[in-house]
Amino acid sequence: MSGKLALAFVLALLLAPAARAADPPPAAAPAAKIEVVDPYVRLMPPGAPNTAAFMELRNPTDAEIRLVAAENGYSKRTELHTHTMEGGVMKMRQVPFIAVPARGSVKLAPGGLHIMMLEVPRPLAEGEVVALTLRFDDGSSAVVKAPARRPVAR
Ligand SMILES: [Cu+2]
Repeated sequence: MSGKLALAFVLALLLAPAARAADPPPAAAPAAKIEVVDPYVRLMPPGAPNTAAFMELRNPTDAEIRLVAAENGYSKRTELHTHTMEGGVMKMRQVPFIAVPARGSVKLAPGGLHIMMLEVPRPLAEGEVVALTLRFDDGSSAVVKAPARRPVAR
């Protein structure tokens, strides 16, 4: 290794942690095969402690792929959730993964599956963009930009 190269290497090592502090973790994993359609974060009134992200996940491959984690630089904690009926009451429940069937798709939507964003520090402004890192069980990941907006029925 030449002196210049060695210096560049050391600099890269020194700079890497600083870059990581402000931004969501970079996608070091291979690009996801899952296609993410229309991601958004639910706009919440001031004082609301939590919100959620919604989107459609499409799987063009011949094998099921599972969403196993989601991270973002906005909420303190992020979980994968679904809604279930318990004694006539709709309740949210954490799930270990969200499966996207082979050659199929799954919709994360209000009243169903969602990415729960817990302990938000402040309300988002309408149109403000949250970067979400989605991690899949095939080792791939995707960074999607989800603007804050009111959910619309579709
Ligand atoms: Cu939830």
